[in-house]
Parts: sequence; structure tokens; C-alpha cells
Amino acid sequence: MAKLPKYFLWGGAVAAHQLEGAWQAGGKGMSIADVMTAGSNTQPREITNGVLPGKNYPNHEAIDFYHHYKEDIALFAEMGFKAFRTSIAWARIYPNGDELEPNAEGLKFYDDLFAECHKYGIEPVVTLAHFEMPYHLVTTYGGWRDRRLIDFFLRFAKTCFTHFKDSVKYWMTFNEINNQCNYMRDFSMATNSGLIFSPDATPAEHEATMYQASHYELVASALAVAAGHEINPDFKIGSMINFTPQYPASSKPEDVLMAQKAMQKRFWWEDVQTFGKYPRFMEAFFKRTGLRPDITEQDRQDLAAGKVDYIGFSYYSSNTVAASADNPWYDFDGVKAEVKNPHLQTNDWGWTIDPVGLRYSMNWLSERYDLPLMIVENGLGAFDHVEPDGSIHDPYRVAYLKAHIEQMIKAVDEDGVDLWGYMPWGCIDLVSAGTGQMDKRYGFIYVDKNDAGVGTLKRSRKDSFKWYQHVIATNGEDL
Ligand code: BGP
Repeated sequence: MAKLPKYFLWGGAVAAHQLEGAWQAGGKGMSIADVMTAGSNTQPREITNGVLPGKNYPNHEAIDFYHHYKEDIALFAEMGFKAFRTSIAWARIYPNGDELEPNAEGLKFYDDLFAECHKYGIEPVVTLAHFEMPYHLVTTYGGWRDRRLIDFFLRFAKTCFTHFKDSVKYWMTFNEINNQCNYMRDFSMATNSGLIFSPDATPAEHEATMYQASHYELVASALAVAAGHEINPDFKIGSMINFTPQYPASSKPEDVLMAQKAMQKRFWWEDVQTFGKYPRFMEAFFKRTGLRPDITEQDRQDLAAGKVDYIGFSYYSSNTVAASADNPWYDFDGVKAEVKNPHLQTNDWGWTIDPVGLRYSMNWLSERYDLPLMIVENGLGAFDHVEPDGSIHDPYRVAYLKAHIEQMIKAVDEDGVDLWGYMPWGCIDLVSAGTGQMDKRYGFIYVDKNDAGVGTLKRSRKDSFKWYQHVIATNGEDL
């Protein structure tokens, strides 16, 4: 008997701002992603006040998918993709974010893109907000600090749901909504929520603002889910979280409790999106800390009325934590509790490589939420080398994906997890979200462009391309 369902959605994932480029084409407005410079392994990305001369903004051109999408979708089809996860750039549809009428040219681009997918029988899987928003919403309203963002997002969501009613079935509202638990990282705050802080903002200010912004996003997400179900009852609308399981460093009860607290503080967003209410530990946390986000009775009703249909999640790595006297509640900065896991190797960016952790994560999510799952990101960021004959040998990528797919299949086949699909991240090389680099590559398809922005943008098949094609053709039976 086949170990994966017959209609399993094999595919790949990307996000608009990381590959489309064409940042000013087709009436698109400026996005928060357009004011982020390229960083490096040692230098974080800078979020500049507008677009400044002489800076390197990698998202402006990215890999110019906007003009290459036909060629790229044909390559995905050649690999046998059944699904393609991308996002809709909010600023292509509402250039400023607060206007009343959408930009027809922006809608047209996605009409054409989704039609191209359907031409090959590829199902689009679409995220509404993947780490970006119109920059105007950031400068004028302060991003998701402001309750008015709920209405702007809802208008954007309804426009997309109505316009793409017959071309998209699978949706997600916010990408990695929980990623902002790292609230001292400027990058996470800006991309998730459009929050910019003055350099002298205190950790307490970051923290309070993050919880407020998250709450408005959760309400916006719930309202969008409810509206989407009305527009098309066949829609499947999911949440999307980053799932990085937190292991205890030892069997010491305090370490085990620390790991549990760390899981709560990282994943409570999913509780709200699945159960339609805040978990008890979060209510207790707000009470204990005196943090009092603006949460109205109407908000609570809206959260309850907009529960998601499935859980989309990204999985790259696991963390390990140990209890410490100065961080008893995993009150952030949570990374203080992180320790090295002696059982795991890391990639060139220090991310642990932990395939078994994927099976653990799938079981954890399935057991806690009892909803279907979709793996909408997984993969290895790596430096690739182009041989003189143009070939690219990437056995490290194949090894990573093979080990993860093996564990994924065990979770389905042996543990009974209901999994709809697997979409590894960056199926074509694109701009790294975290570093803004091009040379942190995930793709099966190589794109000729380097960190300095130099290259022909030519696409080439890596060795992993053929391998993944075979994996899909055998529905994961032969890895
Ligand atoms: C996730 C994001 C993606 C993506 C990926 C890899 O957090 O949803 O947008 O970029 O991580 O991260 P990076 O690009 O930093 O290697």
C-alpha cells in the first residue's frame, strides 16, 4: 500500500518579495521589503528610512520572477509539482494599503501566474501576508500597532478571495505569525508586523508592542477566515507557523519545564488560530506581567468565529533549552535559555539539522490540534558551486531533504498524521529573508546571481532537480 495519499501535494514554496523583483512594475506600491538592505553572515539587514542611494536592496530585482514566471513554472512542472506555494504582494494589490480600490494590474499579474500553474495541473497555495506589507502602512500607521490595520488587511483578503475564488483553493493568512516571538530582532518585528522602533526603545516596549500587534493580526486573520468561508465554502484556509521544537537539555525537571514554557511562548499563536481563544497560560502571562493588550469582547467573538481549517508550518531545525536562574519563565530574551545540542550538526548559518525533529513536530501538532497539516517550508540553506561545465552537484541538499522526507513518511504511515502536502522552501534560488543574501541557496534550480547583485539570472537544474523529480514520480516510495 502506498505510504502517502495518492493526491499528496508535492511541490515547492517561495514568497513574493523574495523572488518577484519588479518592485515598481504594474502599479505596485513600495513594500517594507523594499527598504531592507542585504546583510551578511555577520551584519544584520538594515531597515532604512525609505530607499536611500548607494545601498543594496536585494528585493528590488530579486530573481525577476515577475518577468520569468512562465519559464520557472515550466521547470516546476518538469519536476512534477502538484502544488506551488507563493504569496500575493499586498502592495501590488493595494499600493498604499489604505485605499478603497485595488490595482487591476496587480490582480492581473496573479491571474496570469495562477493560470500558468493550472495549465500544468499545479495547485497554487497562497499566503496573503508573507513578511511584507505596503510601506505606507508602516510610515503612516506604525504597522500593526494600529487597530485600523485590521480593516485594511480584511479588505485586501476579501479582494483576493473574491477575485481568485475559482483559481485558488488553499490559503494561509500570515506567514510564520509566531516568528515575532524573537521580538528583539528588528528584522522579525519589521517583516512580521511593520514595527519600527527607535534605537533607544526598551525591551519592554518591544515586548508590549509585539503582543498588541500579534493580537490585531490574529483578529484580522480570524475575520479573513470567516469572510473567506463565506465567499467560497470550498476554500481551505490555514494558519502558518514556524515550528522549531524546543528540547530540554537534560532530564532535569527544571529543563523539561523550561522546554515546555518555551513551546508555549513560541506557539501560542496556533492555539488562538485553532481553538479560537487565548490559552490559559497566555491569560495568566498577561495578568502576571501587567501586559494588557487591547483585547475587546468583540475581538474574542471574532477569534472564536474564524478558526483555521488546517495548519501550515515551516520546519528547519530544533532548539535545545536549559533552565537558568535569571530566566525562570522563559520571559524573553528566550535565546538566553538556548544551549548547543551535542547530538546535532548545523548548517553554515548555525541552524541545527534534525530530521527526527520533523516527525516529532508533526506528531506534536497533530496530537494537540487534531487538524490536517501541510509542510509549507523545509530545506537546507547552502553555498552551491557551479562547475566549469555548468553543472551543480548538491548531494548535501539531497541528503537533508531525503532524511526529512523519510521522517515525514513515518509520521504519516506509522503515526497516522493527516498531511496534505510537502513544499520545500526556495524551490528556486531566491533572496534569503533573514540575511538578504542570494548565496544562501535552497533551490533545485540555480539562479545566476550573487550577493553583490551580479549575474545573468540564467536558470540551471542542480543535481537535486532530477532527484526530486524522481521522488515525486514515485510518490516518495523511492528516495
Ligand atoms: C522562513 C521564511 C521564509 C524563508 C525561510 C528561510 O522563516 O518564512 O521567507 O526565507 O525562513 O530563511 P532564510 O531565508 O533566512 O534562510
